[in-house]
Amino acid sequence: MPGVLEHIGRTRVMGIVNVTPDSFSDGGRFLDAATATRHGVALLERGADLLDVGGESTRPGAGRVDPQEELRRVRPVVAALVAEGAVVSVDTTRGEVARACLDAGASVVNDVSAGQADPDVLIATAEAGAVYIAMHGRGPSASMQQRAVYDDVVVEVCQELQRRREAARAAGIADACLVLDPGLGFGKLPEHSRQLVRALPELVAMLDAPVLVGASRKGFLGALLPGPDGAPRPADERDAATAALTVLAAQAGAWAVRVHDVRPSADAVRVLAGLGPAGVAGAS
Ligand code: PMM
Repeated sequence: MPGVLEHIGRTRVMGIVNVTPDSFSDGGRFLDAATATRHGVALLERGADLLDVGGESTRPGAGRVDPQEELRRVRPVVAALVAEGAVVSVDTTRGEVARACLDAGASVVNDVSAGQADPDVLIATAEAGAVYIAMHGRGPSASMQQRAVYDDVVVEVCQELQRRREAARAAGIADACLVLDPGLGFGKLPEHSRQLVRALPELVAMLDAPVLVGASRKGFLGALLPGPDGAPRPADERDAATAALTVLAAQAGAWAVRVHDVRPSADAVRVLAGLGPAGVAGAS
């Protein structure tokens, strides 16, 4: 089993390094390689266990980035953070980008399309023996919200992730290298994300794999915190709510949470682990 999936007695914290002009909560803040690398190092100092470097925004309605541009954004940041000793994940749906970043020292591929955008990403990950995160979604970001229709979102997300697990296996990814993610906010209305959060303990048990939870600053949290005018809380003011979700994910036994603001979640998972069994051990 790869080291990043070994049991450490608590949920891990994955810090987000978005090298994009247009991500929904931090787009444009870390666009050049040096700034993005400094940001990643700061996240490590605040307690991140691993860093997720992405060069293409996945916010609802986002268009695609040219693969060469995506590579230009992420490869130097991955290489620099690996040189700093970080465990690095690359957030990409493309085989070409995954391969180049795995060559540069990344050890995890985080694919929000779970192999559906470019099946070569599965081959690239399998060839490297790297960890693969298959996230549940429903098609490209540009149109995913039109497919947010479910009879039972928990059952359907599990079934659809099971099919993606089979595709990963068929491409040669070992079960011991596979992480599954319910994809909060991806092809889901706020009510669907809330239902998935409520069912996290059952979801972790049903998926029978390490589970990543990405709730950080997402719209369903903003909708739960309306201002006096009824408008959702803005994305950059959702970090306390995100830390609350980290507690729920850790108590449900999630392998890791993916967050922008690392310190509160890093503290939360350590406090829960320090409390002992009542706080729940975390990693599967
Ligand atoms: N969310 C975003 C991007 N990548 N990857 C995984 N595995 N799970 C997620 O929930 C997820 C993701 C969107 O957030 P961002 O644009 O702020 O990074």
